[in-house]
Amino acid sequence: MKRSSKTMVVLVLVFAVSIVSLSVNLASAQAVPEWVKNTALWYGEGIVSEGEFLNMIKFLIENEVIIIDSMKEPVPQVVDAQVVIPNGNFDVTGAGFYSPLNLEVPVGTTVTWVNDDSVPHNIQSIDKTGKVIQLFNSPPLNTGDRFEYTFEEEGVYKYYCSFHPWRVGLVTVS
Ligand SMILES: [Cu+2]
Repeated sequence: MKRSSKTMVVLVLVFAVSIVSLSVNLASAQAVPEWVKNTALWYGEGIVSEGEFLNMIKFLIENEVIIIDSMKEPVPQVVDAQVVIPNGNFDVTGAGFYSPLNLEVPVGTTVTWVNDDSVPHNIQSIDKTGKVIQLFNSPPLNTGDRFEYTFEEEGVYKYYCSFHPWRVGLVTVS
């Protein structure tokens, strides 16, 4: 009876660990030392103490055989989803391209355009042939004004400024 209840404790513990966390590092799992296997076995048989058993679990975590996901470095979420209309953007002979010229973002990103130029601009979505389409279309943006649009589907989206149609930019959503 004592033996089977300890076996249950082991199962419950393993189960709890798997809910809370994690992944097992398979490469390391193949190198699980014999003493670890023996400790688990002997704990189930009541030969070693709970303290020794827990120290063994601690060893597995410290040596990254068991990896607790919450301990990993967080994955950086959304990036810079801003396009600057730079000073001098109006000048057809200048290099004042949208920055970035092709903004790459994940699906669901809200992109903000900011007018840092000295004159008004707008943002008009256009199709492949350069014709304005009603997808994202801003009013005239004065210096410092912003315009936002949230991209919910994958694709390559083109836009331009109807006042300065030589300025074409891209948003690539994937
Ligand atoms: Cu413009």
